[in-house]
Formats: sequence, C-alpha cells, structure tokens
Amino acid sequence: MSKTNEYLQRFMNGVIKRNPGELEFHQAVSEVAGTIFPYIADKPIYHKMQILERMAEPDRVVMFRVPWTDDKGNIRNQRGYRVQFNNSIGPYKGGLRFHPSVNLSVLKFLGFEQTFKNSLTGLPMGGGKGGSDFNPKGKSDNEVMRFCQSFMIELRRHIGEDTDVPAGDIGVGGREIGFLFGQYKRLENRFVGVLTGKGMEFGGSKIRTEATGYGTVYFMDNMLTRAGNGFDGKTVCISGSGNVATYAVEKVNHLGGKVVTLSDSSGFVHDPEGITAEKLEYLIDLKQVRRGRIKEYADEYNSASFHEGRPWRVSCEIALPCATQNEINEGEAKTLLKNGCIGVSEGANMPTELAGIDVFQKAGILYAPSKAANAGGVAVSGLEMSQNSARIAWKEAELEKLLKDTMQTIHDSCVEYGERKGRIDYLAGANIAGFVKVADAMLSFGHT
Ligand code: NDP
Ligand code: 2IT
Repeated sequence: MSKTNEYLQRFMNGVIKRNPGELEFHQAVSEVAGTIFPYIADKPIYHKMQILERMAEPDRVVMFRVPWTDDKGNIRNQRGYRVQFNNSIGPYKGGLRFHPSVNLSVLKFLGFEQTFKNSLTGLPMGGGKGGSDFNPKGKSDNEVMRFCQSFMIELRRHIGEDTDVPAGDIGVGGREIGFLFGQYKRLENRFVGVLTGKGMEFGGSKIRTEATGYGTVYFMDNMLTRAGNGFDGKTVCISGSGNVATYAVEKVNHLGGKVVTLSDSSGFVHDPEGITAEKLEYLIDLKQVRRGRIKEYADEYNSASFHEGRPWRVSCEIALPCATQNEINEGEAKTLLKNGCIGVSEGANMPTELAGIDVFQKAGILYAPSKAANAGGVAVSGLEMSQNSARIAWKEAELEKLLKDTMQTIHDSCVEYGERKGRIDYLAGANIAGFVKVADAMLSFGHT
C-alpha cells in the first residue's frame, strides 16, 4: 500500500471509530478524503497541523426537544438539531431540513459538505446544517406554524446574523422560513438577516428561490460548453419535484433542452413530449400550492405516464438528480451510461452513491459533484445576507448575472484544481478548491 493510501485508511478508520453508525457522514468524508490525501501528499504542513482531521469534526452540535400541539390537541415531540460545522471563513451558513429521515448522520454529512460548498462560492460563509425529524407532509398550516415557533424558541439561542444563518432545504420552503423568521423577530425584538430564503416583503432576495436549480443547469452548461457542446436539443432526466427540480426544468427549457422526467417519493412521471413552461405551471400549483403527489401530473397530461421507483432507466443525455441523497446507485449509474448519458450535474446533496460516482468517473463523462453544482442556492443566500446588512435590495437582472458569474467561477476553480492529463476531474477539483481556502484559514489561526 502506498503511503498516501495508508494515511487515508488510518484517517477513515478514525472517523468511523469516532462516529459509529453514521453511514452518510462516513460516505461524505470518504469521498472528500480520497481526493485530498493525494493533494496534500507533498504538503506536510496540512498533516502536521491535522487540518483534515479537524475539518471532519464539527465545531459543535446542538440537539434539543421540540414539543408542539397538533390540531387534535395531542402533544407531539420532535428532535431539533443545529450542526455548526466550521466557521473558519465566515458565519455558519446552511439550510434546515424537516423530514422524518433526519438524524445526526444526515445533518453531519450535510454540514461537512456545506463547508466546502460555501468556500467554493468565494463568499465569506462557514458551514452548518440543521433541522428536525418533523414531517410537514399532511400537516395543516397551523400545525407547521406551531412546530416552527417551538423550534425557534430553542434555535434562536444559537443563531444570529453574524453567528449562524440558516435557510431552507427539504421540507423547509418559503412558508416555513416565514414562520421561523416571524418567531425570531418576536423573541429577539430585532429585524436582522438571521435567515435567508425570506419572502420579498421582509428582506428576501430576488432569484434566491430559483438559484439552486438554475445554478445546477448553468454548471452543466459550463461543462458542456468547455467540451464544445451545449444544451440545445438534449434530453434531460430530472428527479424530485420540489424547489431545486422545478427551477432546473425552467432553466433547461430556457437553454433549449427537453426535460422528460420528474419524481417524488412515490415514483416518477415520464413525459416524452417534454415538460413545457405551461406544464411546469401546473406542476408548481400541484406541488407548491396543493401539495399533491406527482402521479396527478400523469393524470392531467395524456403524453405522460406514472411509474414506481426512480427515473434513471429512462434514456437521456443529461441527468440532474434533484431529490435527495443516495438516489443513484451503481446499477442505475450503469443504466444511465448504457442509455447514452454524457453528463450528470447534482442538484441534490450527495445524490450518487460512491460506487455510482466510480462508474461515472471511470467512464469519463461530465460529472459535477453536488458541492459545486448546487452551490448557486447558498451563493444567492450569501448575497441576501449582504443586502440585509446594507439594508438594500438589488435588482433581479443584477442578481441573475451574479449567480451566472458565480457558477462560472466555481466551474473554473474546479478546472484549475481538477485538470488530470487533459481531462477534468470535477470531483477532485471541487474538493481541493473548497479545501484550500478553509485549510489555509485554519493554518492562520494556529491550534484552534
Ligand atoms: P423540496 O422539499 O422542495 O423537494 C424535495 C423533493 O425531493 C420532493 O419532490 C420530494 O418528494 C423528493 N424527496 C425528498 N426526499 C425523498 C426521498 N427520501 N426519496 C425520494 N424522493 C424524495 O427540497 P429541495 O428541492 O429544496 O431539495 C432537494 C435537494 O436539493 C436536497 O438534497 C437538498 O439538500 C438539495 N439542495 C437544496 C437547496 C435549496 O436551496 N433548496 C440548495 C442546495 C441543495 P416528496 O414530496 O414525496 O417528499
Ligand atoms: O444545501 C444547501 O446548500 C442549501 N440547502 C442552501 C443553504 C443556504 O444557506 O442557502
């Protein structure tokens, strides 16, 4: 075994031992470490100062009880979390996820990833993530409000506009951010940019809602353009039908591609004629207003059919996973390749299992890892923070340009750090470019 592999193995053994059973967290750290150890092989200072070891340990984890009362008067109990992962380059920043699958492993993987992603944006933001195992599905608006208010009663002690600035993620959209912000403001008697993804009436930023989906498509477009190709006429499979998936469809349509699938946790719809702007309006009403199931899309449009499972068996040239973690396994990655897929840009966080990534990397297709591809959302969150601090609001066109430029800059950083014998390894590029800034800040701080 080479020295580098030996160090890597020893490092991962330590991570697994210190974080027993946290499989998603092990997976996220292992994906990063596999590219960082070769990079630091000839840079002993990072070893001596134990930088990656320290980066794989959250600054702190807060866990708390969230009691709330449902519409029938029953007292319910949920667990709330905030993982403050790393604030070396700015205040902790990252979303809140409300989903029954939320546990410490999931939030630690997300907080760890967020640290690298936020560094890639070039903005001064550290990494954090939080949330709860609360399931907003099927709950009334009043139940969601009572839950959010109870959650904020504890969370407010740990956050602040210069300390930690949460935002949305799965199960946390505009409605939840409104309830959370209203409660923070009331408890603290301060109107500050303590959350992002806010409504436009109370300090939200233009383009924030669209930013993650748009950014994921821009990243794919940047890779295609560099390879002498483009979106025009391409068939695209997208998973999910929430915030990220919706605006990914919109941007693919703008660029001349055709989206043929969308999904939710019950299955996927296949529409070979493409999800046009008009159909997307129907989808937005279905998912965001009526909070219905994706199957209804297939009931509405004759061109579409509903299927159980995930959409990756449908032929496409471009795949944009935009639902959740580990939604493309090794077999599905092989099926995508067999059916002609040439590019994957990850809108969701860690949607591809390690074995699936290996399939894409070995085939040499354009593969953009989530920490680069979906950084547009948090980048515009960073711009929302700036606007709130300065008490100003930028125009939509300015923000759209800033988002587009940021995605190009992230792409170019990945190229700079990921060039390997003429081929671009976007995975290594994203990890190393994200690592360097945080690591060098930590070196400056000494033993902290
Ligand atoms: P939403 O809650 O708006 O939508 C989530 C979508 O994914 C829904 O269609 C949901 O289906 C589906 N989904 C969620 N969990 C599962 C599951 N376990 N199995 C199958 N489908 C599932 O979330 P977002 O669109 O905001 O987030 C999607 C992904 O993008 C997440 O990985 C998130 O971390 C990531 N992301 C989000 C950003 C943002 O700005 N919002 C920024 C960067 C990354 P159903 O309705 O049935 O639950
Ligand atoms: O995963 C992510 O980058 C997000 N959910 C957005 C975080 C943010 O602070 O906007």
